[in-house]
Amino acid sequence: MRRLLATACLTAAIAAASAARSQEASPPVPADKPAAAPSAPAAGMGEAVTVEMKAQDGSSRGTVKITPTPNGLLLEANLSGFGKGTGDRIHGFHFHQTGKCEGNFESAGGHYNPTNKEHGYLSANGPHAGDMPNFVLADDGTARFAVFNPMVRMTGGEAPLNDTDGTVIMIHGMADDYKSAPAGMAGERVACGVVFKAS
Ligand SMILES: [Cu+2]
Repeated sequence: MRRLLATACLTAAIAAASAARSQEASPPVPADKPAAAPSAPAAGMGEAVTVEMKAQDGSSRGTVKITPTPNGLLLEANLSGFGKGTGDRIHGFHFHQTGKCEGNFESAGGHYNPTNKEHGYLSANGPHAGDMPNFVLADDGTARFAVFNPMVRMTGGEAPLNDTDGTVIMIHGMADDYKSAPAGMAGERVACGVVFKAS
């Protein structure tokens, strides 16, 4: 068996050598490593944007920076102006479907859900593309946190924020329970920020 294998290897080596000789005049075959390409951004990538969050009276509640990555969006929130808050100070945080922050923010519609899932991380058929984890306010009414949402993109893919009617980020007065349809019982809409305006 071993001898047979050795013979086979030798035969292959001879064949390879003769093939190499016959190709001497040809240009070299490219290696398996791709040639260095110009550093074009991956699909769905683009510039980071900073979204200003505003209360219903128009006053600022800080910012959320959104950085596109090849596999989703990284959100970095730097919030303020929420006062002492109430209860456990846990607040729902979502993308909503319409790029409009007016009045009591019902203008923004429901959760961004272009793939027709059910609401919540705890739902068997969830979550919405716009679902994100709750955050907790500090004693001074500020919050700093980061969250990665792998379901959405700025443009392209099955859940682009830059669709025909835009998208907002919404903060609720209460916690998202991660399961109740359609929006996790998160209560009042206390701050809203336009990512892409409704056209
Ligand atoms: Cu919401």
